[in-house]
Amino acid sequence: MELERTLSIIKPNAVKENHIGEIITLFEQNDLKVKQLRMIKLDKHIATQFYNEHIGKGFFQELLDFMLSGEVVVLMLEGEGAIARYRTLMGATNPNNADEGTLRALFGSKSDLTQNAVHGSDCVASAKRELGLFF
Ligand code: FUP
Repeated sequence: MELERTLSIIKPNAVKENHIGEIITLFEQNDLKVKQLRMIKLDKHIATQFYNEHIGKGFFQELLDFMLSGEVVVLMLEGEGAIARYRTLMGATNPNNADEGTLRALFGSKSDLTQNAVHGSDCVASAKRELGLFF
């Protein structure tokens, strides 16, 4: 496996519900090393750039409003095969479909798919682009 870096965001619902520590513990227990970390409030410009692939979709405004609704933690994670391994640790986009024990099953909202607790880059190119927005 290649040594990779990926971007994680701990989203506003998980920050508000005090799960930052538990989530970072799970990163570390799964050999995803925290290389950089910042707690920030996104603005509309950066959130739109970040989610540019979803501009125009029905859920875009709700997604933007949610991501601007509170502080987030952005992290650079590193490890062998980190991109795919972190996606597996996150679980499915909809917390209701996420496997037991995954971050989205543990910390995502069961009543609101937008509030799924964490983001993770989906491929090498996205990881590069997304890391470049924050680090
Ligand atoms: P993921 O790669 O799993 O984060 O999922 P997507 O890139 O497809 O979606 C990005 C974010 O948009 C998700 F984390 C949640 C949100 N979303 C919705 O709110 N409604 C939808 O129908 C699909 C995605």
